[in-house]
Amino acid sequence: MNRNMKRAGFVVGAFGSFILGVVPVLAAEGSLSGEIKLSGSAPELKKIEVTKDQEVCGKDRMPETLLLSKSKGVANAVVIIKDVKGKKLDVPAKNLEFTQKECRFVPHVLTIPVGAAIDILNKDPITHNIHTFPIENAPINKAQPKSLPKITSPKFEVPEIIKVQCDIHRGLMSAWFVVADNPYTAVTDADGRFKIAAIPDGTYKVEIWHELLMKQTKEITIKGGQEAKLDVALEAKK
Ligand SMILES: [Cu+2]
Repeated sequence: MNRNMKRAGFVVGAFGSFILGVVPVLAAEGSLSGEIKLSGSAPELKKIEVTKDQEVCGKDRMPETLLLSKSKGVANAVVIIKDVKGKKLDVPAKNLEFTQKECRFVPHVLTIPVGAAIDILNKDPITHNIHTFPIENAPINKAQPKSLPKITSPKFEVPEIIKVQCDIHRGLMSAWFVVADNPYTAVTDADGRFKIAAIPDGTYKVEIWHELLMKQTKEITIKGGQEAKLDVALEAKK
């Protein structure tokens, strides 16, 4: 190697360091947004006839298991970016609330940070029952009469999606808990839209889950702190 080449190497090396020094500024956190839609025909949903506590629950109701916008956007789909080495999901200072009102669980899908407990509220003048079906976390199965307006759950320790139902109003009252170990999880709004912010640059797997639709896994890349788009069409489960 002659002197000029060495000098060139030195120049490239110095320039390389300069670039490396600049990169962290450029690699600001990006975001992922998009829309989850139904592909094909919707599964047939039957009106639920209420047989108990009609004065509070009403006479009949359509199930909340699949809520679609006019343009087939899917509400309450869950978007999870896997294995992001970024921010931790902090346990909130005040417990999240999960409410039973007019024989509905609100919200229908609740994201719960690992390590958090929740307050389960009964705002109805009748008895409900909160029954969860976890694989990894501690199960809950408790009657909640009017005289017990608040139950605090055990802490949720393991990320998983948990079915919730009221055994007294079975078929009418169901919901889901999404236990998440990072903040890169979103639930779609009434139009089927979501946005996840502050994602470090990288390529990630993204899981899209809905209770009645086929699960999908996609790959996304966040680069240069920019906004990436992810639109996904889900088919009904066979
Ligand atoms: Cu109930």
